[in-house]
Amino acid sequence: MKSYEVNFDGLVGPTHNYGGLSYGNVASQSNSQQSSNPKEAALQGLAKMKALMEMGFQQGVLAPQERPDVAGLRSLGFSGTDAQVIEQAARQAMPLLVASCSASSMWVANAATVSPSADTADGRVHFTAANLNCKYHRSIEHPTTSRVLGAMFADQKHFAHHAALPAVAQFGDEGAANHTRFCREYGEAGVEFFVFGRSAFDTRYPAPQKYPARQTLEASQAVARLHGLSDDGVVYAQQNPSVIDQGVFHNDVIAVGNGEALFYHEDAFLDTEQMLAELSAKLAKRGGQFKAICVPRDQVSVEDAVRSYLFNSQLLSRADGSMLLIVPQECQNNPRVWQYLQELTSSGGLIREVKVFDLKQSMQNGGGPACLRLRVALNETELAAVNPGVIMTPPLYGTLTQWVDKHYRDRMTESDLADPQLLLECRTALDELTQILKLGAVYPFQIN
Ligand code: SUG
Repeated sequence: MKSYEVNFDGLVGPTHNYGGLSYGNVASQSNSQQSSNPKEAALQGLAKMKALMEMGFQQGVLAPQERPDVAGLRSLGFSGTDAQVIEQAARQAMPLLVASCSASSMWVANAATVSPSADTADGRVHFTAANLNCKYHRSIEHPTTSRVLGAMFADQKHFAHHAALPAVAQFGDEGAANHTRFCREYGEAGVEFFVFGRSAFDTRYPAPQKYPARQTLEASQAVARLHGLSDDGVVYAQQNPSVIDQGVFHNDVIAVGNGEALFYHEDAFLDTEQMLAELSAKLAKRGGQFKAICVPRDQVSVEDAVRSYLFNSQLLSRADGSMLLIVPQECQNNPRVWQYLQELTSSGGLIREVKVFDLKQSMQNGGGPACLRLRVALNETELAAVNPGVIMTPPLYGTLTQWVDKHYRDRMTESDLADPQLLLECRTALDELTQILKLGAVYPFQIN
């Protein structure tokens, strides 16, 4: 049976802004308070989806969330009408309003961890929504994420959904941003690679000194158990704590894998040799041949990797077995990274082509091409069971660009977030979107 990697991209929501909310994420911190352009952000994301669809890849779309999160503000003690809740929050606790308005759900690599059916004990595709426990603005995503994923992958014969892990730092889980899967074919059993930043309970693992390590070993292990993965098909590795302290807040900022290949920076991991040997041995048992592509620090420094987001790229398989790298424009703007990419693609190795995308609106908050997509490997039968409303087609692309043009503002600053009209605009837009994507009622304003 045929199988595919389907990329579901997060549609940027209408409140996209630069709130400076993510300590440890260099771009989020350095662009704090700049004015944003939500319309441009959404169109940049849609252009990437369209391009991948036109290249022949399976492409889907994941809906944004209801923001401002009025229900969340109510749970923090603000009261009255919805407009009064927003007005009180703006007056008394602006940082809470900003956090409640973040469009961070666009970075769907953090929405969930997904294990394809070939890897799981019950032969279904398993999803665990990420608790994103490290930051308030992200911790409020998982209830709606679960409803949206449930509406997209509704058929229980093929899809199993798990609620987010307990919402404490010991089980900090950031979803697929720290999870990669190696396999020969997408439909064959593979090796799932979980990268963690620290251990919550075992003091033998070092931790970063400056910035938080968001993903714990214990969270990764819990997800592997929930998904029914076998020990033969799982490898755990620790991120190098010193790169976290240089702004690598997720593993997908310093490594990306696809098929049998891992493309990574020399300084990405601890105990790299042992990790590579384990990946290689376990993939060999599954009939695959592991290929490690290491980027040396003397060619690309960690700082250049963080600034350019070289590794936050999408590594895609082409029909001839070679691979294509989808990178953000910031890679082209960095002479050392661009030089490296020229050498890489002309060396006759596995990665033969680079395609550049302008995702500046998202990049300025630390979200590159890979952050904007959630990968779901599906066989033909499973793909046919996905809600067809969320699969990208030329007509859907047309409808969504018109929808963005109609509902989105082209400028947003902190003071705009206090405008009660924004909430009405967002709800009107999202109500229409649930009809376009055939999701049913998934947002708090539609349910309560
Ligand atoms: O969680 N930025 C996101 C970026 C997530 C990128 N995802 C992956 N690497 N997979 C984060 O730090 C910034 C929001 C702001 O500051 O307004 C933010 O949430």
